[in-house]
Amino acid sequence: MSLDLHAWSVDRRARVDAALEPLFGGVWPPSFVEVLRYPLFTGGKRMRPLYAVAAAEAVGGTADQAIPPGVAVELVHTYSLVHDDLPAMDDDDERRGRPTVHKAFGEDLAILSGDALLTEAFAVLARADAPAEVRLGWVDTLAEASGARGMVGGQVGDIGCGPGADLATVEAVHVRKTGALIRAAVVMGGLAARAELDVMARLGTYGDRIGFAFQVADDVLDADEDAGAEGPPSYVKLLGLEGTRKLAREAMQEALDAIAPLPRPEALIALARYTIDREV
Ligand code: GRG
Repeated sequence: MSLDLHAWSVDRRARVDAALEPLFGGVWPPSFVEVLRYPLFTGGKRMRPLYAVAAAEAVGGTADQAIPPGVAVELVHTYSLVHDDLPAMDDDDERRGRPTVHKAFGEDLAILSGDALLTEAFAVLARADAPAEVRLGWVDTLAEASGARGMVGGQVGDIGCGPGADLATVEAVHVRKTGALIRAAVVMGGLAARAELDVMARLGTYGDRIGFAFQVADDVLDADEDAGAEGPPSYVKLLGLEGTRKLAREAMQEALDAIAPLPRPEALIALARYTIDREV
């Protein structure tokens, strides 16, 4: 049975937004709340929470079980974008058609808001209405994916990646920089629904392959802005546009094969297709 991804996403995104909304009550000084909310409510697609919810539903759980990890992973994703846009990193003036956080509020508050968003993610997990062993599994998974062995390590590798980097190096960077957090979202969704170990392995493979496909598809979307031989390495540069599209399709197929036997895989299937066909 296929799924109306638009209707499904609107509903699940609304639940994620409702859980994000009350965060940061009691923040001091009160004016800092605006800085924290600015990057969280500016039109992000909420892909990572959707992957988490879809994973929980795929194994017979509920969307609500996966909201805390979905919110946590979105907080980590948002912090990473705020810090990635800083002058010391990508030095971007705009994101999602609006000034970046450091352009709107200054570099100092951009750094500090990223720090606070990251920290809040783990508070959300610790305080969630879920068994202690589930919360511990979420914290472990998210910490591993976000830190030096995951996204931060990938970003460090990216900084050291010259224009002539080979395919293996580019993949090693992207699996960590982009893929690790997406894989963690899927795995945390499975943990939320208390999936069995063999099912968790299937979700891990799906998350791994879709995390990779996400970045490959991103390179296709960015192909027009490719800065040529002097710019950063990309799959399009290494494999050409058609070769890059093929790589994304192959990774998606591996993801779909892994989750085919699950009881309710419809949302994961639809999200996998969207991941490589999306236009934003
Ligand atoms: C600063 C520690 C640190 C890490 C930054 C994720 C990242 C590492 C940098 C972002 C740079 C980038 C554009 C990576 C490509 C893939 C990616 C993460 C795209 C943005 O994710 P979307 O499309 O964003 O889910 P929205 O805007 O929908 O939330």
